[in-house]
Amino acid sequence: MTNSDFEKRISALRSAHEELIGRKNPAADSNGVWTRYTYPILTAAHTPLFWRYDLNPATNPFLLERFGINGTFNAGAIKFDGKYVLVVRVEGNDRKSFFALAESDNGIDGFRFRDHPLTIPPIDESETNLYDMRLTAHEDGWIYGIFCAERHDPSAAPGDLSSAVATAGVARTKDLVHWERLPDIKSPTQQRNVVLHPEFVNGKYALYTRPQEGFIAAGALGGGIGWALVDDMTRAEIRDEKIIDVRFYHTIKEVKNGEGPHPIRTPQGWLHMAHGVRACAAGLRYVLYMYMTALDDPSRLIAMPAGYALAPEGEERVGDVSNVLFSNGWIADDDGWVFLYYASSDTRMHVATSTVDRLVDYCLHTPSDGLTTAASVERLNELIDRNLDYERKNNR
Ligand code: M1P
Repeated sequence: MTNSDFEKRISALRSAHEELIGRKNPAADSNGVWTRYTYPILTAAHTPLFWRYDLNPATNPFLLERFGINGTFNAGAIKFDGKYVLVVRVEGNDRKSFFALAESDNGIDGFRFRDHPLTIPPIDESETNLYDMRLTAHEDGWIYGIFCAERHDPSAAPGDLSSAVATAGVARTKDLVHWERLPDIKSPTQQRNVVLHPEFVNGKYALYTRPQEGFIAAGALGGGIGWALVDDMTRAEIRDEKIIDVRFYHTIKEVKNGEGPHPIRTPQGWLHMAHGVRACAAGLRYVLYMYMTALDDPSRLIAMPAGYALAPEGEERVGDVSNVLFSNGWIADDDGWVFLYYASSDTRMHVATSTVDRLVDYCLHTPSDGLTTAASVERLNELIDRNLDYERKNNR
């Protein structure tokens, strides 16, 4: 490639990249609860060119990618210094995930990565992969990031290079740039999807947990979304864990479930987002569902609408791990708007918006899952009868 070809191509790459980042993201469809937006907010192509290419023609005469990025997904979220900030799980072509900050002024479009990924000091040499950070600005004054720290299973049979162990890693920061790594959370089981509640509960730190009997399986122990109180986040240990959101046969969370971001405080209770997993002929299907717990006891369930609030649609259905929606980040603004950051198919990030009032109404007034066909038909008939009665009385 001549120098002038190099310059032409790099300039074309730069313009396409700026166009992508600057693209407006109009609202698309709404299911009444959440409004989706037209474009993904972050894809591999949003990562800076200077991450992917060596920009010097002397050392990269063919202008080849030197560090491929495979996906940008499962982002934690926080409002910080007036910006909508995501701590994104970026996965390289080498399959390693790392965290990188991307921020936007309006939460809907214009997300741009900061120059460098986050440096999270490893706990030990066996730690191989970090991902899915949940951010909590805790009332103790720190911003905590809890994430999955994964390593090869030390007890795997020789030649088994797939078995892994998941623990909950912890780091904290005041500025989102400098992170202090704390010891992983001690637990009698493997853990993923661990989330720190933003307030002290009975003077203790409160964790949403997800005990799992193996790296993938999270059901045989009667599992679901758990709850544990710990004294100290600098040496957190899960001792007494109770399941607060149990799984049921033939539901969207039959195989497993996991807390999303930390819940949002509302006057009517804590508003939760979670993912539920079921098995089908196409493999596992991950959808997003919501529930509420009591203000005076965030571990007490007060509302559980049936089924999912968001399921994969259109291009969301396809990706590295198809048929997956996953969320570990949302931002509730002071004016009542809620920005949900969700990933599709372990590949890209999207935003959906709603309001606290709308979400509380959805949780409190959507019928719960009756767990059988007969119960579902009964709930539907009850709605139909009320509607027909209303229409008749209003001469419609
Ligand atoms: O591939 C779908 C998701 O699978 C895992 O979630 P869970 O532990 O609930 O099964 C995680 O690896 C998550 O990152 C991934 O998106």
